[in-house]
Amino acid sequence: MKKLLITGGAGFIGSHVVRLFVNKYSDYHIYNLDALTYAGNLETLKDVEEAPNYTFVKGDIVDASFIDELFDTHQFDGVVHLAAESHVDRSISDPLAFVRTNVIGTVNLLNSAKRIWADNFDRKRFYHISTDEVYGSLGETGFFLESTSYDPQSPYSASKASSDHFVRAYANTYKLPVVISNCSNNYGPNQFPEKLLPLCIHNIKNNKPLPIYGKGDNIRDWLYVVDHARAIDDIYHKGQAGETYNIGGFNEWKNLDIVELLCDVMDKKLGREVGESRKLITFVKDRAGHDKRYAIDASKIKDELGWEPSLQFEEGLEKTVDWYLSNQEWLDHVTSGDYKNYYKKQYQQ
Ligand code: NAD
Ligand code: TDX
Repeated sequence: MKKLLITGGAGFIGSHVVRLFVNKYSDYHIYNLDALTYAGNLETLKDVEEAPNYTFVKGDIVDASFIDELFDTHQFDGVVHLAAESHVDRSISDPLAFVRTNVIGTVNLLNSAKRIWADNFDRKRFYHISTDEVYGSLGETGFFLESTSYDPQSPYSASKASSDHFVRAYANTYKLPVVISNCSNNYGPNQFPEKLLPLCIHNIKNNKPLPIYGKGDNIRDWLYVVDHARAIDDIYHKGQAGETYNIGGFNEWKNLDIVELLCDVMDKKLGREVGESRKLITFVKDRAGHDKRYAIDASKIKDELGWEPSLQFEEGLEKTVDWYLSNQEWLDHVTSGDYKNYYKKQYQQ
């Protein structure tokens, strides 16, 4: 049986990746390593926790000796690395936390993989999950390609860019069999309500203001999280060692437009008058160094691996809203305690 380490599996994207791999590959044993920070939540994985090919391990990737021991004990054949500090606003107030987990944590994993695999890289794979934000900010036209130069603009994207560089350096220097993907904004079930869409879903439900940074004219490309998990499966199994794949939704939206659409979907679901929730939209101080536009050219993964998004955006958004409305308990748990302090500090209310 192959042993696969997935890091950050209790987080938003990681939980969908763990579920897909546990259910689809009965010949793999999946080890989900997660520190259970504010963003990690095992409630999300209740449906797989009893599976015979699944084990959860609580631990911190920053702790090098713990990571070394874990690799010694389990002799993993592959790594899918998602654990990270992932929120841009938090990186603005505490950049070092992002250096620790995203840079040092990634290098610890690379070192342990290199050590236990020694020079025997046959059928081994280290897959690092990254973001389109490493490429910087676009103007009104153009797309990020795999060959686009890195130009990170926030402490978050600088830490992710740094980790990507380390992964490529280990491939070049030690011949570690790595693969990297850079994906655009994900949305869907289980996303922590600090990110734009779940924060707005939560606030619309509670009749609270919807904070739009600046004029709301920044643009993001949005992909349903399950489609990202499918892409990760394709890249892990069919991607070429040493290659990078950009993943995107072919789906660009201005922030204000996407929040207005969300308001309309929520009005329908909550039985409110059309236009009611839009009244909650409130323009607030812009994010420092706010990237203007991200847009991915995902033709490489489409042409070479045959992947493309399975859902239309409107369908994905409805599924997402339905999930949040029917998982109030999940939302209550993650918004109790420290979330209140974070929210107060971030939005001064
Ligand atoms: P998330 O914040 O929801 O989850 C991160 C997970 O990592 C959490 O479960 C957390 O407990 C865990 N973690 C954090 N620090 C850790 C540490 N030191 N040791 C072990 N575990 C730790 O993040 P996400 O949105 O699911 O993102 C997952 C990955 O995908 C990240 O690498 C992120 O950069 C990347 N990514 C995210 C998006 C997006 O839109 N969310 C887009 C592209 C790429
Ligand atoms: O309250 C808000 N108001 C607002 O206008 C928040 C939280 C966000 N925004 C804006 C900022 C962005 O332009 O909405 C856009 C989306 O913001 P986030 O949800 O914070 O995502 P973003 O900063 O684009 O980064 C996300 O996509 C790339 C993820 O958080 C990253 O982990 C991923 O790498």
